[in-house]
Amino acid sequence: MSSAGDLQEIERQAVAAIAAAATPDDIEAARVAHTGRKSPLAEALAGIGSLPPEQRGEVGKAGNTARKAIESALEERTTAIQAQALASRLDEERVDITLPGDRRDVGALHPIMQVRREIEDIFLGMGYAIADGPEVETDHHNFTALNTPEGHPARSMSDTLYIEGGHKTALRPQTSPVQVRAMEAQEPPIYLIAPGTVYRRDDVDATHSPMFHQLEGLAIDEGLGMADLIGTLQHFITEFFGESLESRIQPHFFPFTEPSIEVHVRWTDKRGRATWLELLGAGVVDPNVIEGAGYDSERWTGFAFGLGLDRIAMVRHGVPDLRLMYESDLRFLGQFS
Ligand code: FA5
Repeated sequence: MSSAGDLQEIERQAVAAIAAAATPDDIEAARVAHTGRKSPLAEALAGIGSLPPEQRGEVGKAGNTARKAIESALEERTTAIQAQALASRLDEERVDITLPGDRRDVGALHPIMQVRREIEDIFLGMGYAIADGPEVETDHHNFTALNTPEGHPARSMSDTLYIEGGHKTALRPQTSPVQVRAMEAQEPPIYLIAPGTVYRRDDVDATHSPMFHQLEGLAIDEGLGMADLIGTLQHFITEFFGESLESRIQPHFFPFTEPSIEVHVRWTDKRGRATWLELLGAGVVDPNVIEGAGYDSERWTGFAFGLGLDRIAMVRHGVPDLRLMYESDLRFLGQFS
């Protein structure tokens, strides 16, 4: 038979054992040993019913107190052990955020595409829109509508890459056909640029590639002329290259502009010689082209230009040989990322 004193002793021993538990397993063992069905506490509580009635109240109260004390000791110790376990796990799994991570290579735009985007921004800033056209073009858009007569050397198979061997459909040798498409599709005034890829049967050397990039410009409005063209090109050159790049304008011939010019800039060639590099062709749009588009050439005049984007990228970065741009050598391209 248990007395109130026995129950206090059971409580004391159980609380001491629980306090000594150091791991989750220890605490589980203590819970079974001190509150389980065969624990001294359970046995003592089970015996209360057989006590003389006058003792039951006192022993029952002591039993309740012991049970509560043991349960709260278990709860407290369990919380403490869990907190300790969490703290030591956090400590073990600590991540050193000061260690450098694994570097991943990030892609970047090709230097020619970077230059194209930058030039687009300059012309967008002057109010130009961006137009696009097909790379496989009709004879009409490539040549006829651009005032290029039958028999002109540009139309020959030695200059232009034809699609079916005939003299009709060809890979466009210049972005100028986009001028024609734009004029066919809309009424003036027009201010547009058309960047894109072009193809020619050019031999490969340090400044020529059979596939390269141009950026066409076309402005049609009332009263536009050569002074507007030169002002626009000069603004572009100083915006893009800065004040210091020396440039010169030379007369030239294109079938679709009259008069026509070329712009050259100062450049150091592959052998280290200071020379001139042709960057673009341009001119005042020929009245035949304007009339061909169905506009009144007495009212509407304008200018057009075609920049060589590959050469502009070469000059911008001091690259002496265009072929480097197309070799896909990451040691070269990585310098522009
Ligand atoms: C033209 O293609 C004319 N369509 C330009 C034009 C447009 C004139 C509008 C008047 C009005 P050209 O053949 O000169 O012109 O080429 C223009 C530019 O493209 C050249 O100045 C040069 O920078 C570049 N270019 C020409 N051929 C190559 C090539 N094979 N590889 C790299 N760049 C080239």
